[in-house]
Formats: sequence, structure tokens, C-alpha cells
Amino acid sequence: MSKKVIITYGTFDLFHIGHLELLKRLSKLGDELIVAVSTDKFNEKKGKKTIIPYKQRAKIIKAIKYVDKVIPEKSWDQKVKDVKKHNIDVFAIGNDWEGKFDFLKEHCEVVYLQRTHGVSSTKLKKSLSSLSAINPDDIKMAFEILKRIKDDLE
Ligand code: C2G
Repeated sequence: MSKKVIITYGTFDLFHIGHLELLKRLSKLGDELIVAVSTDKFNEKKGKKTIIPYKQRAKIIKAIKYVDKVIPEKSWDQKVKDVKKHNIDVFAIGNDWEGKFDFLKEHCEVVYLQRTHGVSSTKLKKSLSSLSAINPDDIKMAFEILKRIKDDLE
């Protein structure tokens, strides 16, 4: 009985529960899960600025127990070659890409999985940048005011 091989593609920046849930569900679709992680150069082409560099993102994904192999994603048009090279049975990705990779149906099964709601790397980046936008002196002043109120209440 030959192994059922699954492949997916992604940036996986600021690894979060949405990524983990997706990898877990992907691993249940077959016997071997290959993850193509977008390189920093390719992300620039995608117009995405990542916080965690490629090497570290690839290492994090490889360390996830659901993942068997990590390959680099360097271009939009490598998918057909990858499907043939790795004898892929199923191409799967989150449904934010619904329909975008149907052209692969000629070569393998194509599955779009429901994304996990309420979490995304973009959201995390926004929170981080709004946090870092706060002036430390303002925080200090806020604490002093709170302390004075507390003292007054005692
Ligand atoms: N994802 C999810 N739930 C979230 C966030 C992300 O299921 N809350 C899924 C996405 O649908 C995707 C994977 O996690 O399948 C990785 O998401 P990104 O890192 O945002 O990947 P992206 O930059 O969209 O790259 O060639 C395809 C691209 O490389 C996809």
C-alpha cells in the first residue's frame, strides 16, 4: 500500500494556533505531510514583510510533529513541478485561497480547509506595532498617576 502524500504552502510568520490547527488537520489527510515555506525573497514578491526570517520559520515548521518534510517556496509556478517531484496525492491549503489552485486538479486532489477564526500573523503584527508605538515616558506617567490615585484612596 503506497503512502498518501500531502503538500501545503505558506509563510507561517509569527507561528500561531491557526497554523498549528491547519498542520494538524493536514496530517490527518494522509501519511506524509510536506510543507513548502515561503522564502523571504518570495515573500517580498508577495508584498509580505515577515518578522521571522525564512531559516527560523522553516526550522519551527520542521519541529512540528505533524510535519515530515520542509521545502522552500521560491515562486508561484513551482507547485506543478513539486506535485510531480514528490508524488503528491493531495494539495491542501486554507480557504482564504479558495479556488486559486484548482488548476492543480489535473495532477492531484485539491482541498481547501476552513481557517481558524480570530487569529492571524497580520493581526499580531498590528498589535505589536501599536504596542511599540506607545512612548515609554507616557507609560511611566500613567503609572505615576495611578500610584497617586492609589495613595489617595488609602
Ligand atoms: N491559516 C489558518 N488560520 C489562520 C491563519 C492562517 O488556517 N487563522 C492558514 C492559511 O490559510 C494558510 C496557512 O495557515 O493555509 C499559512 O498561512 P500564511 O502564512 O498566511 O500563508 P500565505 O502567506 O497565505 O502563503 O503559495 C501559497 C502561499 O505561500 C500561501
